[in-house]
Amino acid sequence: MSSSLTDAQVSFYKENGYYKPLRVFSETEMVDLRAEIEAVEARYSHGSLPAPLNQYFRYDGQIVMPFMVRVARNPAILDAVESIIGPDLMVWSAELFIKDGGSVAKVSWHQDLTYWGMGGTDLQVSAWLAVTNVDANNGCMRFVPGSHKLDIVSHRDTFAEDNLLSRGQEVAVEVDERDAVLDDLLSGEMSLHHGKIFHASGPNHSDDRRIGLVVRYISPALQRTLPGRDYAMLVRGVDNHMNWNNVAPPVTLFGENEIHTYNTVLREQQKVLAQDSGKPLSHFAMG
Ligand SMILES: O=C(O)CCC(=O)C(=O)O
Repeated sequence: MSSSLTDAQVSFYKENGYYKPLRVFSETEMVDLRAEIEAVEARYSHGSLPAPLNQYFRYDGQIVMPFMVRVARNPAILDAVESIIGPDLMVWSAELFIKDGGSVAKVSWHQDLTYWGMGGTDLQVSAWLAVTNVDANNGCMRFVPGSHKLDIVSHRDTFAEDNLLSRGQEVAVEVDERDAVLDDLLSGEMSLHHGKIFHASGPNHSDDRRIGLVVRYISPALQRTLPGRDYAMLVRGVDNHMNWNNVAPPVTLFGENEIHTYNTVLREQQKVLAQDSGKPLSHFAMG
C-alpha cells in the first residue's frame, strides 16, 4: 500500500513549508529502535572510535550506521518524500538529535539550507522521525509556517555551548514566537520540513530523553552551488544527473571502510559548514 501524500497534504506542505503528522512506524518499532541506538551508545561512547560518537550521530550517520539506512529506506517515508521532491531520492545526511532528560540543550531559530552549499532549493526535504514522543515539554521543534517562502536570510553565529547546531547559528531577524506552531509527534510519527523554514527547539523539561532521527533527502537533479563535489546515497529510483558522488550504504557498523568514507565526506562538507565562520575546520569535527 502506498503512503504517498494526498494532493491536499502536498498543497499544505507547499503553502506552509512543513507537514505533520505522518505515521510511519509503530510505537513498538520505536522502542526497538531506541534500544538499538542506546546499545550503540553503550558500546561506543567511551572513546573507542576515531571521533566522539556524537559527531557520527550528528552528521552523516548513514555512512557508518546501517540502522540509519534501514530507517532512511523505509517505504512509507520514501513514498511521502517522493510526493514532495519526485521519484529519485538520495540521502545527504541522517542525524540523531538527542536531548537527555533535564537537558538545557536547544536549537536556535534557523534555516537548514544556510550552510549546506545547495542554495535555497525546493529539491531538499527533511523527514524528522519521533523515536520518543515529542512535545512542548521535552523540546519538540517549532516551525514558522510560510517562512520557507523567504530567501535564505542572514544568520549570526553564537557558538553557544547549549546549542545543538554546528555554529549555534540563528536567523538575524526577529521571530515572533506567537507565529510558531509545535511539531509535536507521537513515537513512530514523522514530520516533513522544507530546508528554508524557520525552525527551533527548546530544552527538555521532562525526566526522559527526547530522541529524533532526521533524514535529509535530496533529488539527484539538485546541483551544488559551490565548487567541488559533495556526496549522497541513492535510496530510491535512479540518478540520471551525476551531480553527487554516490556513497554506498554501510555494511558493518563503524567498519574500517565505512569510517574511511565518512572522513572523506565530512572533510568536504566541513568546508561548507565552516565557510566565513572565522573558525578552523577542526572546530567543526564536533564532540
Ligand atoms: O531536533 C531538533 O530539536 C532540531 C532539529 C532540526 O533543526 C532539524 O532537523 O533541522
